[in-house]
Amino acid sequence: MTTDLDTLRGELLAAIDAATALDALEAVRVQALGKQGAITGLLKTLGKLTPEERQEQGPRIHSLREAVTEALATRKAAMEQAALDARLASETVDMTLPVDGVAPGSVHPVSQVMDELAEIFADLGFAVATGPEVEDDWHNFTALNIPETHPARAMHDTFYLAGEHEQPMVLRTHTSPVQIRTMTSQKPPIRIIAPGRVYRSDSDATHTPMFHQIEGLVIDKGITLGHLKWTLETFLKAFFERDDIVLRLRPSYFPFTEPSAEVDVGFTWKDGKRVIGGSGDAPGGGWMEVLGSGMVHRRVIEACGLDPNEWQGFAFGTGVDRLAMLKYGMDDLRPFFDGDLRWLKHYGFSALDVPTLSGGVGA
Ligand code: 2NM
Repeated sequence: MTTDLDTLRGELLAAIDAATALDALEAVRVQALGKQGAITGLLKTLGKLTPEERQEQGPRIHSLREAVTEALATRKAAMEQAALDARLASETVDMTLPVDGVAPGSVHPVSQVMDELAEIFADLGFAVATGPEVEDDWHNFTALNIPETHPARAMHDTFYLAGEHEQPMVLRTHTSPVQIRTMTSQKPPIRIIAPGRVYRSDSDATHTPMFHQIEGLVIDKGITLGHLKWTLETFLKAFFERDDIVLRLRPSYFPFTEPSAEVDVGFTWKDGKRVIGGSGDAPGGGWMEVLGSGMVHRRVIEACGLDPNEWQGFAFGTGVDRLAMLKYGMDDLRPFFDGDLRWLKHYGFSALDVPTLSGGVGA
């Protein structure tokens, strides 16, 4: 029996070693460990042995089974690795080639619009600034002239972070803290846009708890509302690709600007859709709110360590998702964040498209 087992072990291990393909290896496994296999047969004989014999033969047979099982696994892993190595050696991907058009990914409309905005404002001399999405209370509220008790803090439906901190921590409710961080770390003149994700506890057809904003800030000497209006008009003409953009500045209120103005843009109707352009007061026309803006409040400038008698500026903000909807004709915000490839196939942009300003409603 002892020599039988040793012989069997030698034969099986040799067969495993000799197998050059997965099906040959599987044949050895069946031969040894399958229902009719040699080792399976030996295990079945254990029940018929005397207790003394079983005590001697049991461990031997089990050790044989273990050795064969392990050898099979090792050989299989080696074969699979060799197959993978061969595939990796034969398949090469040239990342510099254009996509083949069979299954190209596409650029999300939010990314596309962000790129368009960065491009437009770069032409006007604005740099792109970014900052943390988890913000402290001071940068998100206090420095922006929004005191503890101000209804804006509740109005914004802020997500507060749990835990003990030196000051409350929030998911930023706007990108304005980026402007604060820029003003406290850079010397004027400042010309920046701050695009990015913002968070408010709000959810329906037109509100998602995370959305995208872009805000702009100019700080210099002698900045006026005239500079603000020209900048926004130039931006909207470039974005909507029309020269007949008409703006209407409506007095409004924000804690961080004084005076403040809501910016409406004129539109008309075409094929049941709003088309940006022309005066909203024209027959059949209307006004649509697209931006909030104002002259930066002197208390905000002071909070950032600047002298408001020396430095003035304007700021503005708008929703990137909403701008994308307006320009590319989507009527529901929620699919933006569903990750549905059919929606992306319909509304996505080619990764090879440079963000030229073609293809919008005005084209
Ligand atoms: C808006 C509307 C009006 C704004 C103000 C500032 C800062 F930091 F300079 F005070 N940043 N952004 C601002 C002003 C944002 O969004 C609707």
